[in-house]
Formats: sequence, C-alpha cells, structure tokens
Amino acid sequence: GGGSITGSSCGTGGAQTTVNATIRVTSGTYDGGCQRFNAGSALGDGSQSEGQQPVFRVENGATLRNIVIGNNGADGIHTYNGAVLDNIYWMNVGEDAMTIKSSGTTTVRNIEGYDADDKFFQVNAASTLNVSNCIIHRAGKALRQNGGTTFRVDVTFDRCDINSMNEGVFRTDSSSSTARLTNSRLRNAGTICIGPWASCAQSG
Ligand code: ADA
Ligand code: CA
Ligand code: CA
Ligand code: CA
Repeated sequence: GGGSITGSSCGTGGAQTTVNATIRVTSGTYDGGCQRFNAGSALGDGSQSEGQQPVFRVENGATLRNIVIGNNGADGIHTYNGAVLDNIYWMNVGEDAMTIKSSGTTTVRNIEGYDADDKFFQVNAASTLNVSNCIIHRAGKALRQNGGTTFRVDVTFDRCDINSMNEGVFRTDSSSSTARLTNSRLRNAGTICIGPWASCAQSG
C-alpha cells in the first residue's frame, strides 16, 4: 500500500513570523498562507518540558490551514471540541505536534512533520481522530493516548508514510480504544499497536 502520499504542499521558504502568544482559532477558517510560524520563548523552547504553550489552539470545529510550524514548535497545535487541520508542516516538532485537549472529532489531512523526540499526536480526551495523507518521520511514536487513561479514542490513519519511530505507531493504555491504519507505507516504524487496544489493525 501507500500510493499517493504527498504530505503538505507548503514549502518551508515562506515569510517567517514569531508567535509570542498562542493564536486562537475559534470559528471559520484561519489560513496561514504557508507562512512559517515560529514559537517565541514565551511559549516554550520546543524541548521535552511539559507545560509549554501551543502555537495554535483550534476550537469548536474551526479550520486551521496552510501553516508551517518552524524550528521552535513549542507545544504544537491544541484542539478543543473538534477541529480541522489541513496542510500543516512541522519542520521540527517540539514537545509534541498536536494534542486533543477536549472531546470531539478532529480531522487532520495533508500534513508532514519531523523530529518529534517522543510523541507526534497526543490524545488527552475521549475523541475521534481521522488522519489522511500524512508524513511522519523520526518520532518516538506517531500517536499516544495519554498514559494511564482508559477513555475511548477512535483513530484512523489513511495514506501515511511513517518512518523511523523509536517505539511504534499507536500506543494506548485503554482497552476501549480503536486504531486503524490503511493504505500506508511503514519503514523502521517499530510496533504498530502497543497496549490493550479493543481493536488495532493495518490493512491495504
Ligand atoms: C505527558 C504528561 C501529561 C500531558 C502530556 C501532554 O504525557 O504526563 O500530563 O502533559 O504529556 O499533553 O503533552
Ligand atoms: Ca508531553
Ligand atoms: Ca524536535
Ligand atoms: Ca504536550
């Protein structure tokens, strides 16, 4: 499997801007025009310290589109009550790339991201996450349901290129969560399903 995986169409050579306070997207669409948004030190340093602030916070089904997150990724992008993330490029993932902070459906498409020391997607609330056309290279794991939590998460990845995971692709501690990986290309991706998933499978 794994045809037609193109990631983001944003290049990394666009105008740069430093973000000193989280940009909040509460309705409609925020279109970044493929500018490079770099976290300022007020948000964090992109290390593994917890408590950093996100560059973007997207809420209530709003859409964030055409964004490059630059070399300081801080705590990436947070979603609340569902969101759509389209055409996002993380040049150097910070503490993590994206976190689901409250319940809803989060749709993520046409993305690519590199160099997450640990997690790429972090899921901290019962939710649905549907990811398509993604490139994730060099991370600990592509997705982690918050350690020790047992709520249900339903995740699908379709058309993803996952390369060089230290640990694996999907990890949960919840026996009610489900994960499905389709039409994807894996290389040095570790264990696909880590933990007691209700169901977790790769096909296509
Ligand atoms: C770690 C930490 C959690 C939470 C999470 C995150 O798993 O233990 O409390 O901060 O990271 O959202 O980044
Ligand atoms: Ca963390
Ligand atoms: Ca990094
Ligand atoms: Ca985090």
